[in-house]
Amino acid sequence: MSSKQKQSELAGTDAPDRQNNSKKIEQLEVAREDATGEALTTNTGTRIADNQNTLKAGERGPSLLEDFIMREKITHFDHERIPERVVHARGAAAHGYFQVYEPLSDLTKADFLNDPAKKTPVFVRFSTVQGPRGSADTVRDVRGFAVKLYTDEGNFDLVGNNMPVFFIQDAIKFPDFVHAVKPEPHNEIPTGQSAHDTFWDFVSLTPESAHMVLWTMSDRAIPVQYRAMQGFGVHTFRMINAEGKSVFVKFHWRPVSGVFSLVWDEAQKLAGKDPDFNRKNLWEDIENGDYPEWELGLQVIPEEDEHKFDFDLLDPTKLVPEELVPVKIVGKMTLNRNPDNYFAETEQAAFHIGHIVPGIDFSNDPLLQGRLFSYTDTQLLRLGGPNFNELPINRPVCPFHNNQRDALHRQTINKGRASYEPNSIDGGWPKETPPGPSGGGFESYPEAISATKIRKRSESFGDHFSQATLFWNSMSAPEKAHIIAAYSFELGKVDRMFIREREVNEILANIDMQLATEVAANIGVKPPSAPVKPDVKAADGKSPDAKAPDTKASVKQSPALSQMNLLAGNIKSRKVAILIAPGVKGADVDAMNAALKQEGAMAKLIAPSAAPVKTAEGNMLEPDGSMEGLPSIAFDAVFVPGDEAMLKAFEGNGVALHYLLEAYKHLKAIALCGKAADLADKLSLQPDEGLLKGADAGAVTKGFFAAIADHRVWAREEKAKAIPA
Ligand code: HDD
Repeated sequence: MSSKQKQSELAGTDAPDRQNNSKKIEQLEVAREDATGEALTTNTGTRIADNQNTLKAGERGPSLLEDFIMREKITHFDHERIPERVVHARGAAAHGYFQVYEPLSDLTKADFLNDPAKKTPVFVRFSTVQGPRGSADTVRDVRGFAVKLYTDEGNFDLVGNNMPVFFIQDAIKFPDFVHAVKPEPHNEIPTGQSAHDTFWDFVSLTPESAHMVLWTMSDRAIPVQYRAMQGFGVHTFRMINAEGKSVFVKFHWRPVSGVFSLVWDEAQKLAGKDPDFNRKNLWEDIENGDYPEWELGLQVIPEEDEHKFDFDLLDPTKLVPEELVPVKIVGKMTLNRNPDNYFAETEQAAFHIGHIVPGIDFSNDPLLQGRLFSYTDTQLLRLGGPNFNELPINRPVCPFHNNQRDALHRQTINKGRASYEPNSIDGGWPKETPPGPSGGGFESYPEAISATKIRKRSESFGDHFSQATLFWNSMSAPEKAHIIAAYSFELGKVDRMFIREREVNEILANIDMQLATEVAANIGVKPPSAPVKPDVKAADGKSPDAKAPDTKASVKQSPALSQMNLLAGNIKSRKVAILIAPGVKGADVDAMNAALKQEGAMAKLIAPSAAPVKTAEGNMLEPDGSMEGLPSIAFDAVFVPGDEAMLKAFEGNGVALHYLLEAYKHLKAIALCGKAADLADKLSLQPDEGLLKGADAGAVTKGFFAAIADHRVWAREEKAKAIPA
């Protein structure tokens, strides 16, 4: 039996719809190793007869150095760990493919963006930034969104985040920023959090971070699932078409599932009860055939418009409002296969902003330019030498040949006698490919530059607050309330009062006075009467202006920035808990299960314990989990079927009562059937459009699904505060 056959039988991962005829999957097949039915051997192939006992001098005697089997095994184990990523250490990834909708020949000659029939393999890794490899998924943080496209013209890595801007304008500040946000140096506290003095010290002294910090205090920093986040290339890039014409572009990934987030209490609880929440959902959805999808969007800016905005296109702390440049949707990415091995694929994946292909080029954004250095450098350390692109997950699917040779862990056996160029011994091979309209060698865009060598930031990078104000003004009332709560939580954990004061007076008051005043009141700082000019030199060498909010940005409000406007309008891929207990009305369970399935949502049966449950009709139901093991925070909504038996199941059961109370507190859709509807009164849950009651499943389905599609019952938020956390 071939290893491929064995593999598919074992894991079922080679189902036809997961294969997607991907060149990358076929390429990885060569490296896959399957031990099913095989003998246990040493690394050099000697079969092992006893894997339980060390070779010893006598049964009770000392171990012998001669034992090459024990030595090899333990030595390998001792060397298993490699350095984790210095940032974005915690992550999860999946394979899939990208397909462009229409040829983009007017914009770019990149081959993968010109052939709608072509499925370009991708490997996508999502991550948090601050925490180590073993930290929790649901912490408040930026999420990395790194896409490796294995195109026929080489790998193109779009190494972005789930937020469209960044904390700093110049890469030389990156080590300072990361040192400030990482755990403090004396005690390595806190893990996976920015709620500490060094972070707020740095950002309150760095006004250019104001916009991005506002994003990280928003609900964007606590996504429910990776598939519910947008992705952004952040920097302005260039595209070049076959005629050599260049345009500026911003890359966007739009989740087909819509954008939605956790509530803060939920995020904190999940960090303890299910630290793998995001990676598990990604894994399970793919295993269940419910493939996450994103559409690729482009904001295209003609070269001649470079200077037409009230911000600098090269400044990574600025976004291009969609009201000024709409997002053109150009293709779709589907993730349809989980890795076979976390270390070999996810951990060894080496992303690099500098991996580009003909038809795409960099801009002069100073953050992007610095990244071009950093990513190779970090892989050298992390993956142990310059051959990291030979690792199976990193190899391009197109041929690659050059005269680079040797070094640690070289895999290829380069034939030929000449490893230099020009050469006549090997006929001059491998040879350069002249640039061409298609299939040509890479050519940098011939941008004309006349400049003086200087260490100075452009004055056009000097406005740090207008877009932060734009973001704030674009939020709905609940989103604003969450931002105020997030700043209050974080700054409330800052010990030094002068840091709290500086953040309120010199940063928040320059964004919005309501924000500053409300946060000040929550953290014991005297509310400011007016914005204070930051008492620090900004990177352009001047002190940034204190400004009355709303004075500068040409766009005052951008609906596209509010998550409330980014829902998908359906319940596809949402997770619903169906509570069951002995005597439950099986007809309700079946009806709701079927209705959810039809809409592409996923239901799990949750019982007081993991033991099977007998329905009123006498059938046995196998629960997917217990109320303790799969709490309501793991779901988007809760359904309680009829009837009296369910009421009984809640009597005297604190875990069950808490299940509903917590779902209510977290503003989730709850549907109660038949007699189980009495639970609402018992728990003093006040009626609203997300709390449905009806005779049976059929009676509540419509309202229940509408509430799930809305994701949260925001109107309940004030009332829900009274529910103990
Ligand atoms: Fe970075 C990893 C995204 C600025 C240096 N970065 C890393 C990853 C993502 C980003 C998604 C994880 C890749 C993976 O999954 O393996 N980084 C960004 C974005 C930035 C950004 C969107 C700003 C727009 N990064 C940035 C700067 C520097 C770095 C300015 C250095 C000057 N980033 C790194 C790194 C990492 C990294 C240290 C750690 C692991 C790795 O590269 O492979 O080199």
